[in-house]
Amino acid sequence: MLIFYSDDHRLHHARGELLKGELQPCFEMPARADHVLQRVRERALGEVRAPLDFGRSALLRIHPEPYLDFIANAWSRWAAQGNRADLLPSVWPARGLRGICPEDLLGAHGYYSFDSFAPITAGTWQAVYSAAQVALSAQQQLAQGASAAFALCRPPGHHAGADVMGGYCYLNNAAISAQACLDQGAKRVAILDVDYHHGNGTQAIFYARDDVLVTSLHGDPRAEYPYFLGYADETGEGPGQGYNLNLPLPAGSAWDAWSAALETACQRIAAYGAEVIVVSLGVDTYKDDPISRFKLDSPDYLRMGERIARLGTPTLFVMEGGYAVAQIGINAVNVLEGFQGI
Ligand code: OKP
Ligand code: ZN
Repeated sequence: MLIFYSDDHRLHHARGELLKGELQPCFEMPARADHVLQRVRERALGEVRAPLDFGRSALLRIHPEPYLDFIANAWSRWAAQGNRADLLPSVWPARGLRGICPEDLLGAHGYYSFDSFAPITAGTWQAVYSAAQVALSAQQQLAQGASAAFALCRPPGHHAGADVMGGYCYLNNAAISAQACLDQGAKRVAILDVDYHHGNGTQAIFYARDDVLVTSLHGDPRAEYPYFLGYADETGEGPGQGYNLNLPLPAGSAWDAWSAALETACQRIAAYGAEVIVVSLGVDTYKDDPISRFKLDSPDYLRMGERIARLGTPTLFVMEGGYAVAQIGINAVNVLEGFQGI
């Protein structure tokens, strides 16, 4: 299959993330994409191409213009105030406060965020813009008849809502490409989110719609980030009622429990009659992932790809999380090789 990748991901490398009261090195680092790319080449998975530039219009189908402008312009405004360190919010419009976007940059960043895990650096906009173009370029292959393509996106996207960043995510690459499929004529798209964390942004974007079925396997939000969405009783609303499927699993879940949930998601996707599947491919379900608590092992990712392939539906793989840096290449490419039948 074709692989799309841009070096621009390197432009986003934040100084640290706030964890347990301290600024620690970021788990979401450029080396992640390097390892995946290296494994893609080692295994000769397919040709690696640079993305085309489709401009902002496909991004605007998901994200409002003021949100894009904020990300695009925040760093130059921040630097003009004499700052050198990352822009990182500490105040959010929670219960009892007003949802007003203030003039102040830190305030505006809080307005456009739901946590402290989406810092803005000098290169953040270029990196996230290019990651979205990587996803759109892979999506174009499916529109032209390919049965699969891999968007090696970094930063990831599934926590980003229409106008809210968080969890290392700024633009929702999977949602942008799902919408592009619809805009090019598909009637039913399914998203299968296999990242360890619930894709709250993707769920929120499509929650009231029946043209995108969102299914997700993830750590139970009672105990796991992002805490405030991803429960089993979230099944959609209005016309989207019945078109959101959450399959939360307890910490310690290994392939037996995880694959049973995958079976449930796959059967739902088959019943829906999806014309295209967008897989939010996070491999932080791995047993040695430093921030996650599932117990999948590397060969399990081959089985994951095989099961997805049995749906017999054109599939776009979009890279999301995975923080056991040395193993994410093996695990992500195992899914793709399993899908292809090795
Ligand atoms: C992004 B993706 C960990 C704190 C949570 C944010 C996690 C973002 C995950 N103790 N940090 O892989 O879904
Ligand atoms: Zn994750």
